[in-house]
Amino acid sequence: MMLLLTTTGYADFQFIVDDHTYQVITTSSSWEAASAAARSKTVNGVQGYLAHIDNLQENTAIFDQLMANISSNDFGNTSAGSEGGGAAYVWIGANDISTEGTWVWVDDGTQFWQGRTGGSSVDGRFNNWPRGFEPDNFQQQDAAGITLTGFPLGVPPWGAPGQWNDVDINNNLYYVVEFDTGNTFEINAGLNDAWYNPDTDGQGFFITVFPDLGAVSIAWFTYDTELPPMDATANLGDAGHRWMTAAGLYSENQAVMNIVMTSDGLFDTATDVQRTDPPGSDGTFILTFDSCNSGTVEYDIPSIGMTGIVPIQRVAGDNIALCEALSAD
Ligand SMILES: [Ca+2]
Ligand SMILES: [Ca+2]
Ligand SMILES: [Ca+2]
Repeated sequence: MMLLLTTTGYADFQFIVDDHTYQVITTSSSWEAASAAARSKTVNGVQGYLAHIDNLQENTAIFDQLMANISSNDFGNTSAGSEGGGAAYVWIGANDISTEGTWVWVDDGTQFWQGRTGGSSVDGRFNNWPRGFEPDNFQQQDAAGITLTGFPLGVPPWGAPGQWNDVDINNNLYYVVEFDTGNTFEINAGLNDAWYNPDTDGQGFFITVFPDLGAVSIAWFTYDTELPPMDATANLGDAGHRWMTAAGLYSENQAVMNIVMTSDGLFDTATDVQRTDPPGSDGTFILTFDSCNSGTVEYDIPSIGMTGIVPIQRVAGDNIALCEALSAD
């Protein structure tokens, strides 16, 4: 009987930050092969390129996703040789292939750095070299990786995790592809869940998406501004309970919904129910999602003179994966 040991690459993954979509490809590739592969990829018809990092926020967002999704057991599949200190890196679009010391971004040719270790930023553009150590062009290094481990390995590091090093372009590394997609999130039935704003705990939202109808309904459970009189009675629970529902059609990541106030529905009792007539005459909600666990409820309720915007997240994250799977379809 044979035991087959197979080395499988870690799964590729995708994330969205500030209207840009990123894919991390875990097929270890030279910088040139990675750059060509990036240009061959599209998201919603938008062509990709090796990531162009404009500021520390973008660098941190990418680095955090790399660390969250790449197991340290797989760092050996995306490590440079001794010239790169044996450390783990992921390719980005920065390179000085055309002219030594002229560091440009591959997507638009913008130069952000001139020189080697003692060089300087061009027009104040962002870089994340460890000051005084990189880019050193050691043994001819012409493309940058963002390091996962810090470098070099095994000695007090020159570069901390998340910083950049120029390394040999023939290293086989994972790579980050960026797409200027705009906000591509689309409402899907994986959003169906209980949602709330942690800052206003004790109230919340139930959201249901109806894909065939192209509609969303929402119920907002809340309380009145003051307690009812002591002698006020409720058939069940607190007499101060208030809730409202709204429904509307959605397009892409947003639904505009008419509030429908309902009253007289007594617990498990057939009653004549009153509803807002016409729907929306009390006001509207605009429900917007920017991801599978992040959205806002913007309310405008002229009948009570209130407007505002409530950030919402799920009460529990169990259905995020379902939403992301539907979102990728
Ligand atoms: Ca960018
Ligand atoms: Ca170089
Ligand atoms: Ca270097």
